[in-house]
Amino acid sequence: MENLTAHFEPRFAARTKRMQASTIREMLKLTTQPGFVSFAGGLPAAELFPLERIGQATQHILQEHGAQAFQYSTTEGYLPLREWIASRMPGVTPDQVQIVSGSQQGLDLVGRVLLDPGSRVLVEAPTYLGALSAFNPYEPEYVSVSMDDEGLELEALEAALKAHPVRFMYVLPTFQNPSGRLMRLERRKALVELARKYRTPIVEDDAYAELYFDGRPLPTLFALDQEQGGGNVVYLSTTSKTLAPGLRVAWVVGPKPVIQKITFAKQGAYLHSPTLNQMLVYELVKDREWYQAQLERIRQTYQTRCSWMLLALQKYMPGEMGWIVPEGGMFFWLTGPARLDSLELLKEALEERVAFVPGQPFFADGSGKNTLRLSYSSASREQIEEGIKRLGRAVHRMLGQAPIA
Ligand code: N5F
Repeated sequence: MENLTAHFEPRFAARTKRMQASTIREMLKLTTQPGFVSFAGGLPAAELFPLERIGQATQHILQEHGAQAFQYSTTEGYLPLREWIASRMPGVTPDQVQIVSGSQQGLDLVGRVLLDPGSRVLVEAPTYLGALSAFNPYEPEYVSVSMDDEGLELEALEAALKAHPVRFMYVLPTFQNPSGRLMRLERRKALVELARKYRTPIVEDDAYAELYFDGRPLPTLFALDQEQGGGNVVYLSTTSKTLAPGLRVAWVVGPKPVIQKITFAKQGAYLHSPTLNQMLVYELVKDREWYQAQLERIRQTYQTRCSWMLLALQKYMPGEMGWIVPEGGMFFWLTGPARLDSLELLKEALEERVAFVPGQPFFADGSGKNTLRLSYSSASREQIEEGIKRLGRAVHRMLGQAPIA
């Protein structure tokens, strides 16, 4: 019998050329090997998943809702959950909230309704590589804007906005993935104003909003835009970093016409997010006291792990390596001298049985060869000490220096 597999090759849509395996997902495969230390995936600490609570809540949902929890449900999402999300954002009504199966799906839907081939998307350099993967099938062109320690550089941003119209700018102001940076309040305000001045919508990805170590959270770009009259920010957030990523419950909040288009796009592609999971999330977050305690546990755990990693970096990294000390989130972002090639370093590191994500895929303009991302969220103290020691050895070898014993 003839096998026809090969005849798919010439039939693949042109857009598939821009679809590649995720560097993070590829690295995740390694994490399962024994003895390996991985700082690659931004995996939340599994021991903080509220399993017992999930068990109780599931029982309760089965009693209260029965088969309804397993029935098809609305595309927009479970209304009590949308009401809870709306109540936490200034001037938002539930019809401005679309539940999605992970903010990754939210990014896909944003791309689906806002991008044509050749549309320009302004991104930070670096930016979340998963967003590039989500937008790529819609064939946009990227305009990368440099960052300093406080976020997007405003002069460069204004120059870019003046030079070309862009469909939207994609921004991660809070504990950015990958750089961990926190955009300061003044910068946030200026950014929102510039966006309004140049009539350029902002897509704000706020996956790490709750993961601050000290101090109060800063207002979101969405909230600041609302103060100016609103309507210019599409906002995404998720339960992946606060409850459990396997639930795949997240949301997109924005102007009604955008949410409506996203709903239509979601209807065609995914129908709706899992009914039970949405009910489950609502059941968990509606207990305010418990939810605050859960967030506190996560913040404390990550702050501790972050401080262990900082100590280990100070101990084992050569002076030529620099990093941003995170004030929240899950990542350290390291920058080496120009001669450091983090893809080459990865090969050395894998020999040492330690993994990280090379920085270059986070740059839409292909720069950042000398950068790398380390996640501390799911590593133990021993793993952090041992893993950074191994990585330090690899870096010393790459830079041609003797490692610290
Ligand atoms: O809401 P969800 O779980 O779909 O999260 C996607 C997402 C959206 N936006 C930002 C800024 C994110 O950091 C993420 C999740 N990123 C992780 C990472 O390591 O960069 C997850 C990767 C895990 C994986 O690919 O399995």
